[in-house]
Amino acid sequence: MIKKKLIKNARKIDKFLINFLNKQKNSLLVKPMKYGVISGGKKIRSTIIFDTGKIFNISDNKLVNICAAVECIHSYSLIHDDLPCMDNDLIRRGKPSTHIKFGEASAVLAGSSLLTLAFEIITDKKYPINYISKNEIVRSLASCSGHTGIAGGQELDLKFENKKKMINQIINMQKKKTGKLFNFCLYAVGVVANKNKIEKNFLSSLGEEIGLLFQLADDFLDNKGSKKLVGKPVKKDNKKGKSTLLNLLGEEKAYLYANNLKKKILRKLEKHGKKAKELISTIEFILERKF
Ligand code: GRG
Repeated sequence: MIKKKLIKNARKIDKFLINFLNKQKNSLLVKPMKYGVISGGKKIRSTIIFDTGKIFNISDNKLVNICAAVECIHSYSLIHDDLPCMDNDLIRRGKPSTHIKFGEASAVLAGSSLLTLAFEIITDKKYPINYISKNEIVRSLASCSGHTGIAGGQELDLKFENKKKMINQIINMQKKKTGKLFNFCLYAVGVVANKNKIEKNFLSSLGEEIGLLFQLADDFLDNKGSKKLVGKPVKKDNKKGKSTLLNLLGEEKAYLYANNLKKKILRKLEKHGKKAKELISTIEFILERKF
């Protein structure tokens, strides 16, 4: 069931991105950009956006621009993350990383162009939401991506390598590196649904917790997953001396932490009753996933 949903959503977002790029002037960077963002990846962030939309009866056509923008930022971060100056990974999504295929300079430029494309997608005239909401979404996406979000988290991740860090420092780093984009996913749906400040703050922190759960599952996959299913080499975190909860707490305590976090997230969704059914099934998948 969940696999079908992921594939359907991924196709929808890929189609949107192909159309959007095809309507723009062509450039040498379109090929590495498409290579980095289209036909690859689970597009789980998009699925979470659509699932959250179901809670508030928001139709997919009001959310598809947000999904596409998020996938651009996410793919941008992966392209840059794989570079030799960062994690130096040669394989991503079962194929050569963008810099291996197109060279480092083109990968840097394609990644940066995906970042700016995200903002073009949100501010597109044809996107059928009002300008005030677009402004709020742009502001949130910028702060979740920059030094207070993904980029800041990545800096901490690199600085923490081969250092003994405390649990709260690791959680703070992972909430920024991975959690902030999930935070944005739920917050942005709250904006489209015209929710008040309290509800939007609730959605932000719930999103960040879902992101942390997703990162914990990513760390478990690095430790125990199959290279073929994950689409990239595994067992890298130990070799690189990465600070993760798994390395700090050990397997048993880290799984317990993740299960308690999942329960906490599901409890928070109880107030939405059956409307949260899809989001709940995606959260269950996050911890059970093999890819
Ligand atoms: C993008 C603002 C910005 C800066 C670049 C390099 C970097 C700074 C940030 C890297 C952040 C990073 C790589 C976080 C890891 C998040 C993560 C668990 C990625 C894997 O996500 P999946 O499993 O990937 O959703 P797929 O391939 O399915 O899309």
